[in-house]
Amino acid sequence: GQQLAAAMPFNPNKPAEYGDASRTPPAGATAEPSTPLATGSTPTETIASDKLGSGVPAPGANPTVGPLDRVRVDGGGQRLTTNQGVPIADNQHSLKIGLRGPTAMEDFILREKITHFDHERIPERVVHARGSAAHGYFEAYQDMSAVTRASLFSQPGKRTPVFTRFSTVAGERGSSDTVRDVRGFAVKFYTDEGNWDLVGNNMPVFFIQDAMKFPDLVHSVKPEPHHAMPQASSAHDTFWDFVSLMPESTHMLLWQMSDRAIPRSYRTMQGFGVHTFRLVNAAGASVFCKFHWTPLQGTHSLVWDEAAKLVGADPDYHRRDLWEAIDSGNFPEWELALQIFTEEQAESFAFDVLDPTKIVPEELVPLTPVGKMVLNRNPDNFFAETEQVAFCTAHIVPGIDFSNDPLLQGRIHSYLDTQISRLGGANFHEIPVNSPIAPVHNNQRDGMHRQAIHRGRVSYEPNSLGGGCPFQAGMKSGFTSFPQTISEDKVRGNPELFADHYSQARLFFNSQSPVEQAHIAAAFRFELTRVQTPAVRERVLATLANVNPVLAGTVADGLGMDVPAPLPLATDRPMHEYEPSPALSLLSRPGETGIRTRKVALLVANGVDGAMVRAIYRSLLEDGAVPRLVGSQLGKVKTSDGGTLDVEITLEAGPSVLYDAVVVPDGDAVTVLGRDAHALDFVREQYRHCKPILVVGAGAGLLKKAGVPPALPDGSADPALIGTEGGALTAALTAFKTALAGHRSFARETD
Ligand code: HDD
Repeated sequence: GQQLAAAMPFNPNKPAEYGDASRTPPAGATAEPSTPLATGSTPTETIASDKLGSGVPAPGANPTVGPLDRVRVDGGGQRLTTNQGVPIADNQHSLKIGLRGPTAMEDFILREKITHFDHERIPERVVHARGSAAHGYFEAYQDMSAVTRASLFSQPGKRTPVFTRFSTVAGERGSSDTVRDVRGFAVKFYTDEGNWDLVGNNMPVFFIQDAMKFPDLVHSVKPEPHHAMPQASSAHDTFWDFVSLMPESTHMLLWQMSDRAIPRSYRTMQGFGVHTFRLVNAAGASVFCKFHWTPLQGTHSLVWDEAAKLVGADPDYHRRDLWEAIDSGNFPEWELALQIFTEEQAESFAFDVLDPTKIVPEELVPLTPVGKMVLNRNPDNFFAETEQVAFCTAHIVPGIDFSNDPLLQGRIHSYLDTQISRLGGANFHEIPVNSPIAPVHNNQRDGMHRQAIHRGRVSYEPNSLGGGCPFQAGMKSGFTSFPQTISEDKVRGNPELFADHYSQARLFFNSQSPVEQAHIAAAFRFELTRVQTPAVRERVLATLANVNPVLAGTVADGLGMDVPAPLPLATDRPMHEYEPSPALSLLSRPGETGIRTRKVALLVANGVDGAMVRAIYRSLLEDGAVPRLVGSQLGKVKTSDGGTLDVEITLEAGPSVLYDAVVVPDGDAVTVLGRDAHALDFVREQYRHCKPILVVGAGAGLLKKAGVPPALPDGSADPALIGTEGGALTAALTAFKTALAGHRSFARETD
């Protein structure tokens, strides 16, 4: 009988949707679904299911795809049914007593449908509500077993599946992508020894030093409670009131007012684990570590005017960018690097490594690259995957451990707790995107929405009736906490070095290029202009006076105020002075992907030089850029050689901010475009946002009409304003591509 049960599907209708999971487990096994990635096995290189959604089949291993197949559902070719599998004959009409009569209470089909609809929404995340995610893998470069027994770092070439979610912090689920904000950078590694969540941000420090202050911080930045404004913005009184009373936030404020807070793309942001973590090797020896993600695409940001306009032009700008890049096979990659240092080294530093408002400068502890992450598959379903994914800082694996950073210690509690209310109970780990690839066996039972069907009578340990299973893994293979010796008083308070709030804020500011410094000052000016309470503005200026007199002066000028006396320092200890750290400038990581995925508008109108447009289009495409023919209206434009071109998007629907660069064409089209205010705005904004402009022949006339200066303010040539006068188109196109790879030309910035 048991043999037959093992061979037969438990329910003949289920295998189509649930695969092996629906089979009766063989005697002695558990009801856990079998997975293609048993411990120690090599990840499969193929996708097991033919029921894939929209994602690009991964050329690399992506073993998360296999396990999710058991729950992937595709209605193609199927009958419509109720949730009980009853076929539905009519999905248009409710059951009525007479065609013009009342609806019958017994219409179970209507009631099931409406009831389910009524409960479609779950609470959004209290922070980081707005996000986008993708599947991929992490590939180790080298064997790191000398410092950690974490299995994902155990051998070069080893691949571990990941699911990575990027997010803004303050905005609600439907808010815009390009607001000024910190970005979340959360990675779930499905390792063969359990899930590890590295829940970081795109900035390496945080606003506060102690989890006790997190609800206050979030209450201050969220929309003000009386009128629920502003949405997704820190530019209001309560936020600046709070942070100006919390000088420890100064360092983070400088990051938040920098261009890091308006990334060009999720693909062009760094990521940081923020806290100091511990690595532990098989012998039980431990070192400290900080985690850094560096994008191979380079670190690029928007400019503020562009970011603000993008809020209207495309609120899904970052979501679309990530989706399209993956969909087109341009899989974004990040290198993971560790800063590894011993506890003794840490004691010699001028700052406390347990303080999350401090970085460990790269000049002090260099980065050790340990692997790369490739995101190669879009989710099939936003809700099932991106919305229901639950990251928890408590999810660590053997070989990785916490430090005593008081912010991290509080987070260990918060994430598990919040998922229980967000996802409706303690079984959220069974939601497919959250369930580990490593087998799960324990004696936790029941609860809302339990999926696993645990067999047998034993749900306790120790037991003899279940043969003692599941048994403790033991010290060698099981997770053990690092046995740190502590002999201290139980107190509320901070270590002494936590009181230095300004040294590293100064380090950050002094390490920025002049352009980045100007952007920081402008961001402070903008945010504080929105603040209505003069005393709050003044307190922020008094804080900045402790960072840099030029910064404080520039911001004060912008507000029509004088710089007040600096805020009193919280410590008598002399501030530590650092050499500038070039690694802190966004410009230090231009990236390796050239013009790939950069969007280029080719303006077209009747009379355009068709051969020239086609040649430029083809050449950009060959180098991986994304050219688009942008015109005044959809349809065809007539080219000067008697042919036609299809307009792909209009100037109205595809305004300048959606493009990284523009090509202004030659021919009579210039006169036509010159009559359209959208076209004039387009080139003006490309210029204002410091983007590369290729002007072919008579195209210069359009720029002139738009008032775009032909040279830089000092009269020298603008390197990103490339004309064809006196030169061949090929040379101009090469110069244009170089400028495009360089992203922006800030030399012309006038904002
Ligand atoms: Fe947090 C979400 C990152 C401090 C409490 N946090 C959340 C997410 C990211 C971060 C990326 C979204 C994860 C996702 O995509 O689902 N948070 C950070 C970083 C911090 C930080 C880098 C400081 C170094 N957070 C922090 C503290 C607390 C929380 C101090 C509470 C004591 N964070 C939460 C939360 C969230 C969250 C309330 C909301 C939704 C969720 O957890 O899943 O528990």
